[in-house]
Amino acid sequence: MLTKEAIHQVNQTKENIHAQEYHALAEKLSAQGMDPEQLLGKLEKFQIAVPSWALGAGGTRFGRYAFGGAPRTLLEKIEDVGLLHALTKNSNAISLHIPWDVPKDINAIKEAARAHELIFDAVNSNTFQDQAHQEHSYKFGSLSHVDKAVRDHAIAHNKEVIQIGEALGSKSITVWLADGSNFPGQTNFQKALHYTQDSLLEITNAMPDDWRLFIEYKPYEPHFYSTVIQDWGTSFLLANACGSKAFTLVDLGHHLPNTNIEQIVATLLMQGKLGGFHFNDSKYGDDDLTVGSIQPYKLFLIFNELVYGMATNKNNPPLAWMIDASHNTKDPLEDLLQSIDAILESYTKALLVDQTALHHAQQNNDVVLCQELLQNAFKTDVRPLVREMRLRKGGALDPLLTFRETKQRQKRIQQRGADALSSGL
Ligand SMILES: [Mn+2]
Repeated sequence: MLTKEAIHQVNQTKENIHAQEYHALAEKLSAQGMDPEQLLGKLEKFQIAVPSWALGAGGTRFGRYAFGGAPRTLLEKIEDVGLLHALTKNSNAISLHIPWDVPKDINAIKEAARAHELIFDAVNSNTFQDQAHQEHSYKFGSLSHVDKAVRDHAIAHNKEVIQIGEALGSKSITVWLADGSNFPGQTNFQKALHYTQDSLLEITNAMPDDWRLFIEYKPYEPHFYSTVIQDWGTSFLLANACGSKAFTLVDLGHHLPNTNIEQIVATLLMQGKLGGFHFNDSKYGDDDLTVGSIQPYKLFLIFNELVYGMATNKNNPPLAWMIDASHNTKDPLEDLLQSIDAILESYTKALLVDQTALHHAQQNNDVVLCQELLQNAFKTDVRPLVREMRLRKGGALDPLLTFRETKQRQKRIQQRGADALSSGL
């Protein structure tokens, strides 16, 4: 475990310059009528879940390249998320994928999570691949399958995932369906949607009262002619059909190019049906690249709607935030540190938008001023604010630098081996 002392030692090399930068920013924000202390309080509360599958070598359908010191077990995955949280203070949750990461000894897993100050976020079911010796194949669908026996099998799996989640203290399940078709005529759209709705309703009814069901959507992949839950409207329709415990989940990569995701977010929040968020970035499709690496302004605009929507729509429950990225080239832990930073910075910038001034500019149809207000916030370097929060919480002023200076990857290679293979995926 990375000690507080080790973090402190690296922090010391940066503390003077940080103090100057934070002081300057805090003064500037105060002069604009903002309260830096209040902003720090909001940043501290912002916690992002890390999925168990993001810690191993990511990849594409063309294969994966191993890297040294990958976590071999669920316990080692918890260790890695614990490290991210110790550095950033913004990732206090792990999201498990079943059956890639089935906890064998629930108490040991819970104890390890507690030791790292982690909780269990949404559990994720998997009906997009067949497990060994599986009696009913998902090749032609799961919750939407034409054969009731296959649908029942997929429903039973989701119920089992809920039970595992309950034992861990999770409060939600995320369902992403790969169901769809590759060729026109292959599927009856209406029947497939009808079956999916019935299946999801049965899963929702099996959840404890304080649980939430998150329904993901995606326009294509792995099927290329149609997917059963292709867009937010279909997810919203299903969430409504499943009642008050069901919500839509927005994954940034699950849209056709140039979709106005911020508008989708606004609409779902207004309806009280936005349940959670999967962060990643993309250039073309579901690229699953590091958050904020390609289109940081788009991420900011989404956060602007999130901040406004969360403050305005008290009917919408608190959102579940998760990073859902995976690729071939970076050290996954360094990649996650970059993603966590990008999320925090976008959120902070959105908090800086002067909502009162924006409201007046909109009422006056002052298009120029509206743009200025958004871009003034976007162009502010808010990193000193994020660093100050971390410093006060005992985290790292510069998580990535601390990760490298304290040789976290080298230590993992020593302990786990240069050719360690990640469990799961
Ligand atoms: Mn996702």
